[in-house]
Amino acid sequence: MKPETLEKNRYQTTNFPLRTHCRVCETSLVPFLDLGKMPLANAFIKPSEAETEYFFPLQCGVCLNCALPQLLFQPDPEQLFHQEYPFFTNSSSRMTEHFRLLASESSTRFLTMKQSPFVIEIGSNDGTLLSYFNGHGIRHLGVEPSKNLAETANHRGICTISRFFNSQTAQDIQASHGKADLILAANTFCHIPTTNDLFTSIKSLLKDDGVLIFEDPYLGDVLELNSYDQIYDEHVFLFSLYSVECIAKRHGLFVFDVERLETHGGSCRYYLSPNRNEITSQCLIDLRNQERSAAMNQIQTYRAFEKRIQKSRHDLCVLLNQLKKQNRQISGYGATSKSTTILNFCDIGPDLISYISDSTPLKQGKLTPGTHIPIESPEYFHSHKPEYAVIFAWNHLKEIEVKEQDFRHAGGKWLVHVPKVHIL
Ligand code: DWN
Ligand code: SAH
Ligand code: ZN
Repeated sequence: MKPETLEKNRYQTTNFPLRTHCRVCETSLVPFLDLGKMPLANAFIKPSEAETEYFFPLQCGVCLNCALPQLLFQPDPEQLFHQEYPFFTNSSSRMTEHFRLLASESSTRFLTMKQSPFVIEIGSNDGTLLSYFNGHGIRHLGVEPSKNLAETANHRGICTISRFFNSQTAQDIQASHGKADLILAANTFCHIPTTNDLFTSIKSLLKDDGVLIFEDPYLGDVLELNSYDQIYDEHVFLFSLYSVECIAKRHGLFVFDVERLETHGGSCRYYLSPNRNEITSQCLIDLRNQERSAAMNQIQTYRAFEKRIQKSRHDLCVLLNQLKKQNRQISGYGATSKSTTILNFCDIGPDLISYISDSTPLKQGKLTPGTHIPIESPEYFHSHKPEYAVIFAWNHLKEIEVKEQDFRHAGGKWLVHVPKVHIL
């Protein structure tokens, strides 16, 4: 089913040094999941590049000490985040609204008493979140290694440096701007493999009464929804409150509040500070208790997850092949990073899904990594309505269902793989 070109690639598992120990605490990792040979999730290619794609082994292990699943190999971050990184936060209007609210709530809660507060965002992407601080004249700085995004943000008037956040960047920021009152990061810390360097740097860059707020996809939701597509090259960790508290403790920080979020299929927002060590948040206490019964530090939990993933692959392949036999038109919706994991793991190519609709101009006209399904615009989707559309941007379902009511009215059906493979 996969295009022949894949077989020509000189991929050998032995070429990749797999991690044996936890990136945070150095405890031995217990391997539990092998999703096979995988291309970079966001390396959408031109047809002429099909012969030279890069593949790596997408495998996971878990540190049972920190209850922290992590990749056994992550490609060099410079290969992932560059001058043509194709994900833009503002591709979702609901995410844009989510970040407007985060800016407004965090300013009210933590900045109102401050004189000329300074806010830093790590992984600021196209500047969406910082634009709401900028709009209120708040001093801010975005740190964004993907050059095209940093440029986009600067053009919007959002002060952004194009660098990876690390101890050197933190020192330079402190020297030029001083320490921060608020450090924010959304869907970024799970991308950074050097967790201890990250937290040491934050601790040194944050004022003593400053606050760090970050949010990432939540391990509990990934396990519950079987959303194994959250596992790809960029997502080196799947965090939980337990693992974040382990990390915080090592770095002299306290998690003083948490919030569960619906974004990206279920996320958790963590509030940390160097000195707020009194826990008054009921949500935090409840989540700690909930996690105790979720056995996130037991290998059986991950073995069971692995079995559910195998079943999900089987069910998706059976369903798509059945529809294909009936000559149904099937497309995809949302050329997400997550779809790279599903398509490659399930071996789904253009013979099953004729194209994927995506609103990002940088992705249109290209092919999906590894499986070479053409990516088309939403306009193309509207004029070539399929009978079925696999929704790979399932985390944006509410937004997309409203936008694509005509698809439904014309008899189109959405197909989704979470929490199990089904037709909506
Ligand atoms: O963690 C990450 C998150 C924040 O964003 C990054 N590693 C990369 C990226 O992950 P993703 O690609 O899985 O994100 P999304 O937000 O699920 O991607 C949605 C895709 O769907 C985008 O390419 C835009 C597209 N889209 C669309 O075509 N029509 C999105 C919406 C909302 C739409 O209506
Ligand atoms: N915060 C945005 C973007 C998330 S995508 C949102 O939630 O929509 C992850 C972002 O992290 C990308 O823009 C990527 O370029 C950036 N990133 C990756 N490694 C980083 C690092 N070491 N320091 C700062 N940003 C990083
Ligand atoms: Zn560990």
